[in-house]
Amino acid sequence: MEATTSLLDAAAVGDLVLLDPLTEESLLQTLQERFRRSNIYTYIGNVVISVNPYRSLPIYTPETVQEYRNCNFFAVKPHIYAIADDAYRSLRDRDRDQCILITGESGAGKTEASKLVMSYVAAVCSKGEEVDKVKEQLLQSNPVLEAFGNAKTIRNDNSSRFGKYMDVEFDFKGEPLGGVISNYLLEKSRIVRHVKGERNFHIFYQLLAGGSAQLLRRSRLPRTGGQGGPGAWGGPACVCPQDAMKVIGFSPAEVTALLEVTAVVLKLGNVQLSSSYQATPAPLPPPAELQEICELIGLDPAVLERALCSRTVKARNEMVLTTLTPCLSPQGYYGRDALAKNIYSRLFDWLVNRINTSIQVKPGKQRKVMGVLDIYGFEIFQDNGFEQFIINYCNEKLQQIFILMTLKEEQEEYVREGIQWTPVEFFDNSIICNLIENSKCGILAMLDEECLRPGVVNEDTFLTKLNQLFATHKHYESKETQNARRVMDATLPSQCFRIHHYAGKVTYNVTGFIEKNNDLLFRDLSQAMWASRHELLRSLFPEGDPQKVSLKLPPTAGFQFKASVATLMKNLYSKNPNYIRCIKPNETKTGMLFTPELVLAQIRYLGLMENVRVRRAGYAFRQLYDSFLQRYKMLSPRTWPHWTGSHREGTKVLLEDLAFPPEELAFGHTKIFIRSPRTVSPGRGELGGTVGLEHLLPLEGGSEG
Ligand code: AOV
Ligand code: MG
Repeated sequence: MEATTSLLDAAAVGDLVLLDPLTEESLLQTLQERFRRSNIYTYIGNVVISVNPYRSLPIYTPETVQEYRNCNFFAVKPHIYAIADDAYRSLRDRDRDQCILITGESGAGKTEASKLVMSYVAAVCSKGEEVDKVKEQLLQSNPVLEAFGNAKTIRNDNSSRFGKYMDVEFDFKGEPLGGVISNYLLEKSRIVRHVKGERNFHIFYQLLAGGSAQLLRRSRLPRTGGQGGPGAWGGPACVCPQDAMKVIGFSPAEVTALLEVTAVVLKLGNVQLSSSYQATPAPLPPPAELQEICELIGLDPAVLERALCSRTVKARNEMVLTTLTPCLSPQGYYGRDALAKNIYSRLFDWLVNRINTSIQVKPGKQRKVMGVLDIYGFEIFQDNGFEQFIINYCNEKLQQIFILMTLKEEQEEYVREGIQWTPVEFFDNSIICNLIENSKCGILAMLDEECLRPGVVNEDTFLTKLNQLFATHKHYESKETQNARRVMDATLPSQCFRIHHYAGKVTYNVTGFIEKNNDLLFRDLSQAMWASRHELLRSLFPEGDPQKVSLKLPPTAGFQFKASVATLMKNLYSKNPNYIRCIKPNETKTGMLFTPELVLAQIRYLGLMENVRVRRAGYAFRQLYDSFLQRYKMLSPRTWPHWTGSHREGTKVLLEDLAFPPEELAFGHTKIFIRSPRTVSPGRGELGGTVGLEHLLPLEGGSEG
């Protein structure tokens, strides 16, 4: 039999490490063929690749859960449940903290994958009244956070607009105790603006379609829904997540307060301000919408209107009120928009904290942890701004940790098994991470410097600085550096810089970088909010307390993000990683449609070839001696039907009889390692015919991780 498998056969191979020949094309065709057969999951060693089917498949039933429960990773079809099971058992039985890292571009299926992992773990860990309550609370945090943090975008009807990391904590028996959720930078600009064809956060539609009659009446909001209403757009149903909040432990008063503040944000968007506002003499009566808001939050409308239309500035030790004339900035109502964004993002933080209060584990309990990371995927749009820059930076860091940890893990396995390790070459993206995050001269540091500089600051000086600093940087480009390098590229406008990310080149427009990084709210506005009688709203603006006036500027958005990403990386690095790499098969959200060019681009930037190579650089195939012998003993008369010696000895005898060259093999403490089982040609087996290599390979499942 030939050593090269036809591609059709290869499609049956559940582990790409065993693919032969290994080319981009064979990898792509394997995924495509498997996808066609509804096998959306494929392994690279113990990494799961998941191709979004965009239709519901009957592979998540309770029966499937039972099938994967305590399964032998290698004996069952590749499935996300297999990796969830493996991680859970390793946590429970071997005391190793786990993390599940889910990556992929927008719409690739990360959030769905994270929910599948959570529901699997919930289904297999033990039952009981107390445990069930914890499980329900953990699971119900999803619809609540999705309501407030997800929105329909062009890429995804249910796109996460925030990053989420959730630590689920277990006791020594593997029973869930609770958890902690961390959230990363909500895309708050969506509150005031979004691209045509997209939507705002789900909660606004849910509130109008499903909020209680009383609440809508009090907030003077109309009920919508039905034809053409929010329910008709194909996204998640417009069910207001009140029930989920109740399960988590929110009191009715808390739910009401939360939705009231949401209503305030909604109504702020309708407030029309006079462009000729004058604080003195007595202004005209404030607009009706503003009065309604103030009724809801217990605030004098004149106070809010003044805060929205004017600003107190310090001049020669005196506080002077200046009117923002016009309070209509080129982008709209500056103060009003800033206030709406601030209320909403602070409300979101409050929400996460509130959920954490319910699910947190009492201190002192010993615990094991499984962390699940689901962030916004890498984004390349027509127009990319500060948000995309931050999102892509985060993805760049995840790629870095993926490479480091895959290598580290390989290395550790070799050491554990007592096998010689030879270093592997790989593309190291730390050069790009460094370009962005270097604390002295990275792009974020430069941005902070501009933000803190007194005097006139604008994006031009920021860009000029970058151009000087990175004139020769391989991963940085702008019109100016292009000119210097004599690159002619008409597609790069002058207000932009371009970064060559691991996942592709992205052109960022610097407009708005400074404002968004500064993220400042005029003190008049926070003081007005603090003056409201609405307990929750008031608590979101502690700096509005005139007693607590601080002269210190709060840290910038970029600085905070960088710090939280650093903490996250440290946390992940201390755990045993499990990877789910999601792939989006088409641009049109169509069921079972596979666009090869699109998938190929993702194969490239997810570094899948690299991943396979790392796995193959040493020994592509590895398996515990006992399961190896059990599976292949029929191939030698010396091991068939019974082998009475040690499993290791038996494996040795078996491979001798199959004439495997010794340099292809390594005998670890517990596992047999084979360098490249598909390219070596074993001699004739004692059983008569030629032993084909496929006999040595698991058709489904993978090599044991
Ligand atoms: P994302 O999390 O990766 O995007 P989602 O997990 O929200 O993507 O998936 C997008 C949509 O694809 C879902 O709403 C489902 O309709 C469908 N889908 C995903 N996985 C499956 C599956 N296993 N089976 C069936 N349908 C699926 V973003 O949050 O935008 O980066 O920021
Ligand atoms: Mg998502």
